[in-house]
Amino acid sequence: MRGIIRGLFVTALGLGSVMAVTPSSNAATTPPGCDGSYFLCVYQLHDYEGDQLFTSQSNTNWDYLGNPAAFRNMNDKMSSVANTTSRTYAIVAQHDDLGGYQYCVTPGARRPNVNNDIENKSSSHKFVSSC
Ligand SMILES: [Ca+2]
Ligand SMILES: [Ca+2]
Repeated sequence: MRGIIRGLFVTALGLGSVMAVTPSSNAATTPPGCDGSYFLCVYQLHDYEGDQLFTSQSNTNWDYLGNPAAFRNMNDKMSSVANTTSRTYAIVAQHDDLGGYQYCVTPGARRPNVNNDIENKSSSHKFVSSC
């Protein structure tokens, strides 16, 4: 009898955790303003919050003075990112000219929390056929 009760309890916990995960993963698939008009949507904060940068062209030096303010403002600040394409990869790099750590954003990827190696360090990006 005790064994049966334990089994039911574990099953109930398992179902509960699956149901709890579903709403947050749905929310993460719709970054604000990221409607597919641009290949890459970059955000200053986790969960697609804060300043935004939308782009479909590679840029090898985000804080270059000739760039639009959205690029300069995002230098060393990216914390979440989404790729809206179905085939195009994006490399986001720690330094100018894709230098330092390279972070690969695959087609269709939603990354509400980028890893520590690239968070608040991104300074350039390039669209490529694979990475
Ligand atoms: Ca940030
Ligand atoms: Ca940097």
